[in-house]
Amino acid sequence: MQRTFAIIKPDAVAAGHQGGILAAIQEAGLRLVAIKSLRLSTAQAEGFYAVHSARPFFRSLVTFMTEGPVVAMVLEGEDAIARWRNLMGPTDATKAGKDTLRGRFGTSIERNATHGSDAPETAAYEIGFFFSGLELAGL
Ligand code: FUP
Repeated sequence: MQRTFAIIKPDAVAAGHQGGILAAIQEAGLRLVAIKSLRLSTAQAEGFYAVHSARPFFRSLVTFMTEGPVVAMVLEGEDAIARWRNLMGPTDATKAGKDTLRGRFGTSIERNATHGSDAPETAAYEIGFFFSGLELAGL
């Protein structure tokens, strides 16, 4: 069993795609361990994407991620990290297939509807960034 961290980004929340994305998660057989809605502050978005702080798209990405509420989730299943990333599709939504979440709900490389951890270490860090031990205890 593996856990991964997922976000429904502000573009997809604003467009009301939470239901479609949650349905896809269920249909893929991933278990929803924890879920909450929140709006990131600038400092929180900067911290979450700190690895990209030197990249040219960083400021724009932080502005996008703080423009409205997001849905943060912990998903669990066998090989959950790779399965969720396959479900999301490639980073650039304009290159993502219509059978992927980014292809269905994203509109650009930045406004790409969903986030997913890329490795076990990042999953552990990102889950801890958004959820406390108490929120995950017993789940
Ligand atoms: P991914 O793992 O698919 O989310 O992609 P990355 O970790 O490479 O990038 C993180 C986020 O930065 C992407 F979801 C969107 C944003 N990004 C841009 O806005 N422009 C780029 O050229 C690359 C990434």
